[in-house]
Amino acid sequence: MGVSTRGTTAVKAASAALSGLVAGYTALAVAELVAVAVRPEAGPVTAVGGAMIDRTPSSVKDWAIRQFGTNDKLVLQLGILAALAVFALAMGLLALRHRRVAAAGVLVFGVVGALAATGRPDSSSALDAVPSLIGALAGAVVLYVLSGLVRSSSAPQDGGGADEESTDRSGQGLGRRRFVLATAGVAAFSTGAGFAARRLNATTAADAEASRAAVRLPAPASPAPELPRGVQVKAPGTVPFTTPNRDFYRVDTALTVPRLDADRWRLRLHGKGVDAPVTLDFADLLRRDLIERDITMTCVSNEVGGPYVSSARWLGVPLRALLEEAGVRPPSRGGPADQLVARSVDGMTIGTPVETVMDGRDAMLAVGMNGEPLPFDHGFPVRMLVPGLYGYVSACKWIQDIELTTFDDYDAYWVKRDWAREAPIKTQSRIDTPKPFARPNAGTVVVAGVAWAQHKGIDRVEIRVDDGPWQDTRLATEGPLDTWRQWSWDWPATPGSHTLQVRATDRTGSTQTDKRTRTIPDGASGWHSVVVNVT
Ligand SMILES: Nc1nc2c(c(=O)[nH]1)N[C@H]1C(S)=C(S)[C@@H](COP(=O)(O)O)O[C@H]1N2
Ligand SMILES: [Mo]
Repeated sequence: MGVSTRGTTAVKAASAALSGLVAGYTALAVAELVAVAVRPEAGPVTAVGGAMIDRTPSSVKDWAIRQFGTNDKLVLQLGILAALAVFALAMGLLALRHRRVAAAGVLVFGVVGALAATGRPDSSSALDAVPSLIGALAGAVVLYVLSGLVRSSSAPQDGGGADEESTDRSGQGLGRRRFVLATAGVAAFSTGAGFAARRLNATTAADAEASRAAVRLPAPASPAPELPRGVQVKAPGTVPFTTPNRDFYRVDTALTVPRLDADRWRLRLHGKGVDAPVTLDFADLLRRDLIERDITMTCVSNEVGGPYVSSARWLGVPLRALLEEAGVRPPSRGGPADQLVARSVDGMTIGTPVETVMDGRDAMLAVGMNGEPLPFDHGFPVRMLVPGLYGYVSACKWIQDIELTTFDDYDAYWVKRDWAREAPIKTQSRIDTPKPFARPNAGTVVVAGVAWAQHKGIDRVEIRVDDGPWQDTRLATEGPLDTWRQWSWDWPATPGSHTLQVRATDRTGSTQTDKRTRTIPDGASGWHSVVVNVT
């Protein structure tokens, strides 16, 4: 080979890699644009990311949530894009020798995207495969054409016969110009497609935001009792009794938060023991008698001492009355369904005992949170709430369907992933101040925190220092039955390293066990402890 060959080979390899990247870019952009017409969630990145979330073992998911916080989904998407880029690059290089094989490789990737999209729990139609398939087809054509130009812009390699030096220089220059023009053209087209997809999705989101801004929440027929002032312990480091919406914990599997238009929202109620299927719209809900209640929610994934517990004042439609009107009876009154399955627009399924929903507690279809329509993150326009149960068995956000069925007949999303069918919230307590490894001065140190036993009530909270005797704390005034309770204790702290431990007793008389269990299958147990260094 000639002197210039090494340089030419490098240029060729770079061009091949570039054509692979541009092909991948085209595939994605076209797929996202087609997805706008089909269903935004059927776009390849969301579909593949969602499919990965569906299949991730709970332990890894918990780890990811801890490592990346709410950024875990962004990290996942960036990871998918990086993997895609590497694959596209590889296909570009492969196309230097095997154009058809490389183009077919791009198609295979489209099939992966299509399978991911149709296999998601929110997918109800084979149409969801279309964005990935059309995108991949576009990508394959682009790769085939560009790699052809790469080859003709340099030595004819196909036969392996002629040498670089023997080609016509001006022909080579022409080929290269063609390649550059074609690549730039395709990149520009794809960027246009990508922008168009974004624009169209933004319009849908804007409609949703406008519909939320237009919501006028009616006054409740049954307002929440006024909170006694004493529910709040006033010490630095404690949490507010009512969590502001922006600070309310958030846990869901949604890669992109659904932004629904309340005017187009519908809820279907059907299944075993329902007289006739009912479809309700948002205005139907607002016309009913609404209740307003303070309720503390907790996630089953909350570790001992963890942050996934928050309290809000909710406004909603009592679920029991709605079910009774539709003819539903709980099993104790002869009803045929023992499980209520709520389904969200993003395919989450959440199963709740019918008996619990109808036992007189304030189970509701919530439309308001702390005086405003539900934030999108928390389920706008409507979510379910059942006091006393962990969120994954009670609190379906972006709800669109309620089906009465049995536990024998159907396992909901998390139950399929080894979490418990039924999961009442375990009595728990948490030290909020001092923080772990704080260095308070010796003397009186205020120890304070929260305890919760929703729908039972907290009767007692005790603290002990370094395995000493348990001592009663001062309980804050009791709020409504479904809320947490704050407590505080004046600790005569002496210099040195000390371990503080807390435990609560609920109004059924049961005291938190010291036995530490993992969050899976039905919630963590054990005492929260904090080590501090008094100086
Ligand atoms: N559609 C949908 N609803 C959902 C979930 C979800 O992933 N998707 N997660 C559930 C879980 S595990 C909990 S703890 C609560 C959390 O509600 P929040 O995000 O409003 O705090 O929502 C529940 N409802
Ligand atoms: Mo949860």
